[in-house]
Amino acid sequence: MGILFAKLMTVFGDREHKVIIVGLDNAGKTTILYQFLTKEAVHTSPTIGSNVEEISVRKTRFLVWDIGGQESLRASWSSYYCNTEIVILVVDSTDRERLTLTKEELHRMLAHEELQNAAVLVLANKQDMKGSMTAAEISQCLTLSSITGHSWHVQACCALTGEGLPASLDWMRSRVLAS
Ligand SMILES: Nc1nc2c(ncn2[C@@H]2O[C@H](COP(=O)(O)OP(=O)(O)OP(=O)(O)O)[C@@H](O)[C@H]2O)c(=O)[nH]1
Ligand SMILES: [Mg+2]
Repeated sequence: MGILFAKLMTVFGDREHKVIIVGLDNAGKTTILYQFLTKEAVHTSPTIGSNVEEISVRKTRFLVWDIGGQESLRASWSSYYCNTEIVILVVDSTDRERLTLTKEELHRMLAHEELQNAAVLVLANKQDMKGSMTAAEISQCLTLSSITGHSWHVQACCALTGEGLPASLDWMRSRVLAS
């Protein structure tokens, strides 16, 4: 009965779906959150703690938490995991040096019991920058194909222009409606 009710609430757009945005500092998480919300690039400073906003996509409502990515803050990411349906991992596609670190953070996160049912959206951000890695390169470096227990998707984007973000929201919507 509870599941049926939850499904009906989803269909009628009344239930909020929890999303967390994680990734290393400077990846573009906060810029993405406000591009989702306002369709504009905002000026940001490094996030201490988190920002949270509600974003609606054709009657599907997401509660989106953008969490600071500085090293000292990463240990606190797990305090946001409970009830998360979608994890957005933002990657600075020019930051080749720290991609291995991102990979470690991703696989550590996915092993966490509170994220066992979460889907993963990897955003290959900063595609406007010369020499940025492609989504396929990032997918390979993060070994996304080895992820079997989670639904995942990789999307190239540019948070400054918003390119790639509507497609990301469409994927998120289709994920929560399918589950
Ligand atoms: N060229 C370019 N710059 C971007 C893009 N997205 C974000 N930036 C810039 O990258 C810098 C960091 O962006 P933030 O959104 O603050 O990064 P963050 O991931 O929230 O960083 P923390 O809060 O420290 O974890 C800012 O100067 C943004 O303007 C992009 O797609 N292209
Ligand atoms: Mg931030």
